[in-house]
Amino acid sequence: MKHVLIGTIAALALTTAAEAQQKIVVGHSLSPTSHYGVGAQAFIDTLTELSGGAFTGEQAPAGQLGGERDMIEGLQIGSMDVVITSTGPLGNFVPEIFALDLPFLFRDYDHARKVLDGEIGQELLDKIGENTLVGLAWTENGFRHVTNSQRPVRTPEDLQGLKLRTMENKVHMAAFTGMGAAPTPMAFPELFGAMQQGVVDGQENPVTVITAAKFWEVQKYVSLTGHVYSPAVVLAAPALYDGLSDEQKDWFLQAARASAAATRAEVNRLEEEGVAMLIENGMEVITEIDKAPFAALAEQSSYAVYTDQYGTEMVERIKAVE
Ligand code: EAX
Repeated sequence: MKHVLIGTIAALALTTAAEAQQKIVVGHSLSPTSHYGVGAQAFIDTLTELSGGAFTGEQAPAGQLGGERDMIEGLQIGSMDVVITSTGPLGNFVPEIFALDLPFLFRDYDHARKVLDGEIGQELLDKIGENTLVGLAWTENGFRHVTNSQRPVRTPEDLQGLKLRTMENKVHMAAFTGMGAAPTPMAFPELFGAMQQGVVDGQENPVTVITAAKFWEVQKYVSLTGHVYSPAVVLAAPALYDGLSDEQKDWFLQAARASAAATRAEVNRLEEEGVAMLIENGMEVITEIDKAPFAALAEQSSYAVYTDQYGTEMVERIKAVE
């Protein structure tokens, strides 16, 4: 009798495993059609295909499940599955990541992508993995630019006294304090309302985000300062990932890489077409900017936030990548 029962339970367990479909929720802070949305869909489609439908997925876009800091915490406690996030709040969990947030560090997209796809990128993904998170792949947000509702910003003097929302990132805050603005850290889901109500005058984000979030409805001026490269990363919850077989883990990795490739292609497209969209929607775009005075002030005020703790080696290694 007893062994019959055990046999039945085992058979039931097997059937459930074979039939089980696990739905993976991919959280991010932008619209489903944004560069993150395109990346989230590529993740879901690739995972579904590789797993023959054992895994399916859906997006939780537009900060539905919280801001980026909340979603990272959700991964740590296992209430989120997969998150695509900028590195904005990530240094609060993995301080070594602040190296990537230093202003005027990356020369251009090729430089940034080469660093993140190489040895340094892998080292930093491994560091993420030491902090109750799983770093699957580097993806991208883009070079950030300043927008505001008050005046064209051409020089650091024009930033004086501007109430500027930054991410919850102490390197970025130090950089903007150095450049003369009054930085106000805030989670992304609160930003549109804060600009609408005049709680802040401006913010800084890549063209990808400015277009996805239709900031032209509440901002007039865009200055193409490109003051910092904004990496993004595909993260998973250890509670989910650590329980996967090696084969399943590989599907997740491949899905994350497909996600990054799709997002970068969308970033490329928006870098070409996005400025025209801003102008069409009534923004004044300031393209001719002498970056040197911004860089001098930003570097002076923010590099020590990272290098006091970790030294200059990582900064030098990143700069040396050709
Ligand atoms: O990751 O918070 C920000 O400004 C980010 O750039 C945005 O959430 C996309």
